[in-house]
Amino acid sequence: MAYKLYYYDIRGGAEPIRMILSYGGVQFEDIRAPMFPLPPKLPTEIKERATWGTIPLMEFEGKKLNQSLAITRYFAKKFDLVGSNDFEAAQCDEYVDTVVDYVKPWVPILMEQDDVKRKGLEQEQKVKSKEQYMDKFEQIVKDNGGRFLVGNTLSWADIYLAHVLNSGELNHGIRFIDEYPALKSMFENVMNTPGIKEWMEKRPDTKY
Ligand SMILES: N[C@@H](CCC(=O)N[C@@H](CS)C(=O)NCC(=O)O)C(=O)O
Repeated sequence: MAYKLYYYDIRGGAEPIRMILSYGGVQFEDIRAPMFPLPPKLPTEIKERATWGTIPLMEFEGKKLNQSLAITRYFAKKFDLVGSNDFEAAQCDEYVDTVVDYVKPWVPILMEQDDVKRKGLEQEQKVKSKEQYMDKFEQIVKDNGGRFLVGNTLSWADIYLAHVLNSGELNHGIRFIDEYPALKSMFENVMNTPGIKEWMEKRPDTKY
């Protein structure tokens, strides 16, 4: 297969790439290194292929592209998911960077092995996340007509946020969309989009 995506066997930073490739109708080889036991060890063969020794790594048409956001943005551009002008493209970047900031404090919580401690940390982080991010994302979608974060079409910012909302539910049992109607509508738009819908139905079921 001409397109090869290397990552761990989790959703993580590769999932928006998988979603966008599926949206674009690209057949790709989804190469997954084992995540367990923790901490995971990247197989030498993959580490040496990746320019910076990290994944995700994408190989296609004789080219190599590293760094999750560079790869995601490249395919988002290819499939017209970056808004309709330079300013909207920058807004997509802003929202994706903000989603990345939002995710950061959840990672150590996910790795917490003590169930009681993890549940407590999740509830604390949920309150902080609502105030700092979700209330604001809800308002942005609402002010923009209630369906998209940017402009009047689907963008990679919608896909990125929808992926993170979905993983937040799978990883922590937290369903922000039940509390935010505009985000729910944006989320459902993304998940019902041809290509993405089929990917979500057929993708491997993984712990993270
Ligand atoms: N900024 C990079 C970070 C990549 C990164 O740290 N990837 C981790 C997996 S999530 C990795 O490759 N770890 C394996 C290792 O460092 O050996 C990106 O977004 O692609």
